[in-house]
This record gives sequence, structure tokens and C-alpha cells, in this order.
Amino acid sequence: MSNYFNKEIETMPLEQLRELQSERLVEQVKHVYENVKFYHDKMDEAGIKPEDIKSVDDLSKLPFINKDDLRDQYPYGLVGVPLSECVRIQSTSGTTGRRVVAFYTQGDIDIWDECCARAIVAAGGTKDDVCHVCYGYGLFTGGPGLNGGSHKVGCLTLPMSSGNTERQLQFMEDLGSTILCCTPSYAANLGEAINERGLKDKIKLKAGIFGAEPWTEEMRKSIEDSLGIKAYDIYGLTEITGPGVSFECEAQAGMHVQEDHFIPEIINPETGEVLPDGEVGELVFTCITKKAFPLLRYRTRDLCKLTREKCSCGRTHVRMHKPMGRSDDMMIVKGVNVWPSQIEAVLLKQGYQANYQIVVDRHNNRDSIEVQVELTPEMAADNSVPVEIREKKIVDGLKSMLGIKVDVKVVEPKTIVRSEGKAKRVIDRRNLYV
Ligand code: DLL
Repeated sequence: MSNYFNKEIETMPLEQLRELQSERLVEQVKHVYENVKFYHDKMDEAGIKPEDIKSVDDLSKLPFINKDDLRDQYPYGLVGVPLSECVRIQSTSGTTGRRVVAFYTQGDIDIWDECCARAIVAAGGTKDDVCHVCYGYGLFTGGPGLNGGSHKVGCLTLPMSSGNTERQLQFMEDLGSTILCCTPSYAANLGEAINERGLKDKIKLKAGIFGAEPWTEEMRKSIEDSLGIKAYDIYGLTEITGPGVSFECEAQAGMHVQEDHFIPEIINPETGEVLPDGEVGELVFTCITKKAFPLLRYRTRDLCKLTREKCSCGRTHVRMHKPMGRSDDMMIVKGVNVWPSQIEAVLLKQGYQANYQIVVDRHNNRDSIEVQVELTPEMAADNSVPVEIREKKIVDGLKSMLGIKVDVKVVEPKTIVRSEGKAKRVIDRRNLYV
């Protein structure tokens, strides 16, 4: 028997859903045209007036927006309401150039909380549950998003944030946590720690809501076995709101996109052409209700496909497959978004040349990342600085750029294989995407 947080919306017949989306889209386009200069100019440039958008069928007339636009408009250029109406920001990791700062009105937060509440209820959550949130709190959307959803459902909420495994286990045991929210890698670590300490019988967990990074079906199985729970996937991105843009139901067969708030499209990343359901392409979202940071046709760079096949849970909202790759070179390592260019920037700043390689791997569900970089001939000839000191300096530089520990190996000049075409800088041995 399925549980819904908002049955009327979650099981709304498709035709009615389309009408609701159309109504909201028309209003949203008017809102951005009137309140965001960037959109006003972009639509004028494309020769589109708000009146040209009459229903969801006209969506493809609107121009795309991408991460470069976000960078150009940083920090306030895309804000759609006076700042006095904004109550919160959230942000992604990364340098200023890559960082996304998203704004929320109280109404936007309410929408976000509702989406996360729907995810928790879809995973079997009720007001009698103890919801243990160990996504990071702060600028990252994971903690605040699931925290808000948990409150809305009425669960007893444990705002644990990430890290400090001993404390996590103690609270889990003492307070009887029943729902766990964190990244799948951290869930796997917790599972391992629980089994090592022989605590499995003392833990009352029944479900987990895991996302923010790619994970495989094998990893799902191993987490489910080690924690004795059902593990649900949840997807989202800061630009669009955070977690809860889509989530799995009990069928665990794709994530339902919250279509009353976000319209998904799949496009050919090369041509921008909209692809039919079932075809793999880049996922694009249009926010039709959020006011402070109202992105239209935002290109996520996540490769994915959609299906409208009937779901056994009764929800009518379209399902997206787990992301199947990226159309850019972003990696998610230890739950953090990492671009090779960020690593390169740190190396070049310290006087190295672009002769480096990044090796990402995963053992026992733990990510590792190693950067191998060649000494320049001048550095190799200079014996005054020991290699360990050089390595430490790079480790520190990368830590402050990315926020995670990266292993660094400095190697002799001319030891890294030179490419004859496009340099293959990253070797990702994790095989995360299917
Ligand atoms: O990761 C929001 C989130 C928090 C989602 C907690 C789920 C749970 P960002 O840091 O902006 O936001 O990273 C967004 O992470 O474009 C995907 O590439 C990836 N991603 C997010 N969820 C999943 C998932 C949060 N379930 C980027 N599976 C997205 C695979 C995911 N990749």
C-alpha cells in the first residue's frame, strides 16, 4: 500500500498535471521577464515575448541557461525578487568561478521542504519515525533539505550533519533512528562500522534516503544488506533547489520528478534538440514555482532518460533513470563536486606544468583520489626542497580548493604518458555509471 505526502498532486492524472504546469509556466515566464534583466535580454534577443508561452508545449521556444550563465551572473544577476524577500542562500562547493549561490524566499523553502517530505513519505516515513540526517549542514543543500522535509512530515529530526561516526552510532542506538539520510558512501561506511562493532541488533533503521552522488545497484544491495534496510535514491541539485527534485518510491525503479514544481526535458547535448522519452541525453529542468532563483531550461550536464510508464506506486509523475554520466568532466568524489580544472589551477599556481594525472578509485565503498604530477626540470634539479614538502604543499592547496583530502605523488619529469590527442587526465576506476 503506497503512502503519499500529497496524494492529490502525486497521483494527478497527466492531463490535469499538464494544465497545472502550463498555468504555472506562463506565470513564471512573466515573472522572470519582468524581474530578471538577464532573462528579459535573453528573450528579447531570441525574439520571444512572454505572451508567446501559452502552455508547456511552448517550453522549447525558451533559450537554455547553463553554468556559464550562472557564473557570469554571480552573485545577484539571476535573483527574481528584492533581496529583502530572500531568506536563505545555499551553495555548491568549488571556487568562485564554479560556485553556485542559490537564493530562496520563504515560499521557495516551503516548496523544497514539501518535496523532501514527499521523498521521506515515499520511503515509508511517518510522524512516528526518527529521521537521522547526516548529510552536511550549512551551505550544502543535503542537510537543510532533508531536515526541512523531516520536520514537515513530523518525524523526530536528528540534525546530525556529516562525520563523527562514533557519535552517529551512539545517537542512532540511543534514540532509535529509523530513517537514515546521507550520501550512499557514508551509508556504506556506517554499515561497515555497525557490523564491525556488532551493533546491528541494536539499530532500528528501516529505510535510507541516499543521493548527492552516483551509486550503483550493487552498492544499493550491499548497503541494504549491511544495514538491514531498504535504500532509496534521491536526486537534486543546488541550482534547481537541492535534494527532492526527484526521488524513488517503493518500486525502486527510477525517481519521480516533482513535476508540479520542476519540468524535466531530455536534450541532445550537442544540438539542443529535445529527445523523446526513453532516449538518453542531457537532463534540463525548468522551475515553475520558485521565485527567488527561477531557472528556466537549466542544463544540468547529467545524462539521463525519462519514462512515463505506469508506476506500481500509483504516482503519475515522470520517472528519471539514475544519472548515467555527465556531459562535462565534473566528478563527484567523497560527495564533493570536483572539476579537473580546479586541480590544474592549484598545480599551475605552484609552478608545475600541466603534466599530471588524476586517479579516482573506490575500495570498500570509500573514494580515494590521487594526483600524480611531474616535477619541472628546474624543480628536479633543485635539491633544496624535499619532495615531501612539495607534496604537502599541493595537498594543502587542494584541500583548500576542494575541501577534501587528495593524495599527491610528485614524480620525475617525463614520467607521465604524453597524450597524442585529447589528454586523458582522469582515470576513474569506480565505474559508477551504468
Ligand atoms: O548533491 C543535492 C543533493 C543533496 C541531492 C542530497 C541528493 C541528496 P549539488 O551539490 O549541487 O547538489 O550536486 C548536484 O550531484 O547534478 C548530479 O550530478 C549529482 N547527484 C545528485 N544526486 C544524485 C543521485 C546535491 N541521486 C549534482 N545520483 C547533480 C547521482 C546525483 N548523481
